Amino acid sequence: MARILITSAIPYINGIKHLGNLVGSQLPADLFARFCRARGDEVMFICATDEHGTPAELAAAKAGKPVEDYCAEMHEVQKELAAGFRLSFDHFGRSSSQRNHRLTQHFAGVLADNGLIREVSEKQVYSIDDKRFLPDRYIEGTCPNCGYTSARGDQCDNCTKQLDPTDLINPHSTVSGSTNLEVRETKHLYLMQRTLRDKLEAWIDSKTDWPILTTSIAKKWLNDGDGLQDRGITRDLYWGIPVKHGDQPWPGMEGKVFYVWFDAPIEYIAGTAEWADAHGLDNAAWERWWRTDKGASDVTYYQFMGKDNVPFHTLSFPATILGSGEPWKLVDYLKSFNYLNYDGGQFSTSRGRGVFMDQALSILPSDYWRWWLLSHAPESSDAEFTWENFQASVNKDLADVLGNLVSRVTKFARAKFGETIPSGGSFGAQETALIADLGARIKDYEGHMAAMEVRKAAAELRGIWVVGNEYLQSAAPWTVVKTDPDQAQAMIRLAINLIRIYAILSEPFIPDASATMMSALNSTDWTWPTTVSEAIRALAPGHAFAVPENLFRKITDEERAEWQVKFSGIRT
Ligand code: B3M
Ligand code: ZN
Repeated sequence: MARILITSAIPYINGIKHLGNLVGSQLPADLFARFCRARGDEVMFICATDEHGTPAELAAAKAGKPVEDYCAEMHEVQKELAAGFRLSFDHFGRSSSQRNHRLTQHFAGVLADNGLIREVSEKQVYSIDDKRFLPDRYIEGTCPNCGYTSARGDQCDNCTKQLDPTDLINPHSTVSGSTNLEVRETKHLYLMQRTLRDKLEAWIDSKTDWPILTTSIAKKWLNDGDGLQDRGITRDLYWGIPVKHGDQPWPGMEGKVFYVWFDAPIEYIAGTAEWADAHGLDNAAWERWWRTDKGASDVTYYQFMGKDNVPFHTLSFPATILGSGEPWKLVDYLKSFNYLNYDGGQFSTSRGRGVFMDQALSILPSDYWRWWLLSHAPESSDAEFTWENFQASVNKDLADVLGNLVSRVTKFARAKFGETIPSGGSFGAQETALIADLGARIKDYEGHMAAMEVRKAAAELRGIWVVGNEYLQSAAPWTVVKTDPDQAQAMIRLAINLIRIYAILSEPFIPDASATMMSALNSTDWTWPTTVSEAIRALAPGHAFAVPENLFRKITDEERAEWQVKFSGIRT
């Protein structure tokens, strides 16, 4: 039994995530966690909300709520949606937790003790009326590059040029609109990543089995231009983790907080500690996942994220861990994803373009979305959601192939032989061939799942469903029953057992449908079908079963057309 630690990139607190966000981290991480558990591994699967930074403060201000309340509410919303999508986190934490405060302050303290933090004086825009500094999105003005009048302090949304707040022409505060601004000196802490460059490079070079997408991004940041830069890890903001040296004050840093990207990945660790707290367990319970001196040396750690998050996980967070000099677990395998586009363009949160998690669940059950998203995961390149493709894939794969097999077999069995598994006949050449074919396919499927090749795994699973249909097509128990009822009974006995095997294999993709199948079959035996010749006999003659409710319904052309308009982001 292996010990598997899995983390998904933690979603920002502000707003509900769209399906592109979901398929880029949380959903494939869940697929992998479910697969590992199904095979008997001990799994710890952690996610959380990423609650600090200017976007959270600004979203709270827009909602007219104190940022603490806003974050607490949005955390519950996101937690509920995660449950709606059946994301099987062991814990869904909060980066604003006391655990994360203490751990983040701890890391900053040891990094400073190790000589890896320096103080830098910088010039920043200060709003006299707001009595605060105006970082990033707190300031807007005219872009010096293209003349766009609503350019933000960190970037112009019109020409995409990266900006410094001091570059803006006619700047004003987005808090109050005030133009009563001045440039002031402020001190910040910098993590000396350059000093850690060789260590980081050696570590990345040792990861020969990482996907090319992951290593190429890491290498680019390590070597491009001036190479790895030292990084500011503090901000002049109200909302965040107060800058402290361990549990001691940090002279000169009063009123400042850590930068959101410094504390966010530490929440992976803190989230595991929150899990232990929530279960009334001691520190040893979470440390055995994270501290190699406390039992984590046999843990394999997997991270899941979108490609834009890779630099922070291959360089910044490892710099924190390596720089600490303490025996914390580093990631072993980093699975990254490209982007999912939406119907000829991009998902857009600001324009409401595309399908968001709450909307998705309001029109169809989670299995439909899980299946489409995972079977079209943006792995080797960006992928695109279209309603035509979604409809075709749901109607064909789920309704015609899997759903139809389940209902046809159980209904026929009940009509001809009653609601227990029939005992007649024995398996012949066709059945033996199917068992052998399934054995080989399940091996392939396991291989793809273990390698986190999501699309290939989905294709193989679909293939496994198809061979069952082909078998029934050619064995034709509905015809055989007229001349050789015993043989038809053997075929149906096999087919009902096949449904159980499908339920187990499909569970990581479509957990609700799998649960429905298992309960119809009156089975709680989820043992992974390693030996098909045994698994295909697991439900013995005389075992009672029921006909499940229709597993999947088809999406009509009218619905497809309606949804296409509804989610286009064009406000009417
Ligand atoms: N919240 C960005 C994102 O949701 C960021 C990830 C943090 S992972 C530690 O894409
Ligand atoms: Zn511009």
